[in-house]
Amino acid sequence: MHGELTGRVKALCREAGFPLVGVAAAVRAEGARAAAMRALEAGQLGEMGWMDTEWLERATDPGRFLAGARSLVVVGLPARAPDPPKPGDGVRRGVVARYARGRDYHRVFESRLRKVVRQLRAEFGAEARATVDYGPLLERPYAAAAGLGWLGKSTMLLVPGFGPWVLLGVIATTLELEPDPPVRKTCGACRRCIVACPTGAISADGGVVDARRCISYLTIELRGPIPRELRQAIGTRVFGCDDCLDACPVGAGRWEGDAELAAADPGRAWPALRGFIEMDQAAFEARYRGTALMRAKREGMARNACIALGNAGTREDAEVLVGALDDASALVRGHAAWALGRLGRRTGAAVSGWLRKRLAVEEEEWVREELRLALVDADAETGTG
Ligand code: B12
Ligand code: SF4
Ligand code: SF4
Repeated sequence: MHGELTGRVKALCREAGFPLVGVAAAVRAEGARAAAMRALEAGQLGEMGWMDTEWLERATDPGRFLAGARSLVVVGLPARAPDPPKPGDGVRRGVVARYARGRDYHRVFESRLRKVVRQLRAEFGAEARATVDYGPLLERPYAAAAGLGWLGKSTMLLVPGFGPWVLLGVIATTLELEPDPPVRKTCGACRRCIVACPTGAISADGGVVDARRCISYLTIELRGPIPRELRQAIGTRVFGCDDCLDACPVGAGRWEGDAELAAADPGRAWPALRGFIEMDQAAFEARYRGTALMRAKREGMARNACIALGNAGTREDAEVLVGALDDASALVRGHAAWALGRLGRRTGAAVSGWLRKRLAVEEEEWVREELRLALVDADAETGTG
């Protein structure tokens, strides 16, 4: 009987647009709770203040997510659409993580999850509640418990055949469904993700990511300045990072992504860097409404674009960075200063005069410090005083 019911619920999920479905019992995830608390205590969750003790308690206790929950239906969407061609127009471009190139995946999940929740209520008179990402439910440990895959050293859930390229959502329900057996696989001796991580964010033996070093956190979640010592390693990544996913041999040969998550417009995968600096918040919203980039806001994206231009720009890019020295946002001004210092050092572009001019009027102490350090950086190469 449970088997039939479970089969029907899974079929509803597939019909709603989730090709990957698994079921776990709605019980407390003690091991995950303890691991997450350790990460919190060690400061490894950075400034994601919403993930406090209370949130982590709730996120590992499905009964607090839905009263009377008996089962968790975990759904997955493949998110590795092939790259659109990179425009060869000489415009300096950044790179956006694959999951964020099309429609915001939260919206894609939400409409499909709502449909399943409605059907569970109508067809079985059951209670159901769904979530994607913002939780309070830790999705990866429950996805592993639901037999969708195993937890890799990168902390990603690795789905057989797909690897880490799967996004997750969860439906808690009062229905008693048949749990799936866990996937009994491990990473074995592989360490590719640990080696590939540009900032050393993954622990030496894997299994823990220090968000404070993770480029995904730095470019999306962090609101303030990006630590100076990590800026160079960010390269041209302006929103998220896929390096530990790209390095993973599991599912590596498979390029499959939900059509709604794929970017039709190459500019969404490889956005022009100066665009983020030149746009104001209104123009940013007009262009990026409905995409995941809204989370970082124009200010965060302009900060990230400055770093990318500092790392990969040419002399011609000095002009837009000089403009950014006068940005209304101190965050942008400070990163523009850093980028000009680095550009000067890398390319020999004459930037010191602009940095001094700004220093003469800048009032924010943090930006003044960035300007002073940028002058040292720029002068180190050009040899001018
Ligand atoms: C906060 C968060 C982040 C943070 C922190 C990530 C991290 N590794 O800790 C930042 C901003 C850095 C981030 C980055 C990314 N994220 Co994120 N993120 C989340 C979020 C909202 C919460 C995760 C969390 O609490 N992390 C804290 C750690 C402590 O918990 P955890 O990793 O979830 O679980 C660990 C513990 O529970 C432990 N554990 C479990 N059981 C047990 C048992 C025992 C005994 C022990 C010891 C441990 C243990 O192992 C787990 C894995 O290490 C989830 C959505 C959700 N609601 O769950 C998405 C989520 C994890 N992110 C996701 C994605 C796609 C990404 C990125 C790939 C995005 C990108 N391209 O830039 C990167 C990947 C970075 C990485 N290697 O993890 C997907 C992952 C899908 C998958 N297949 O795994 C999720 C599930 C979102 C979604 N709905 O699809 N993310
Ligand atoms: S997303 Fe990038 S920075 Fe973060 S752990 Fe993976 S490789 Fe490292
Ligand atoms: S790269 Fe290797 S170690 Fe890392 S998650 Fe994939 S299989 Fe595991």
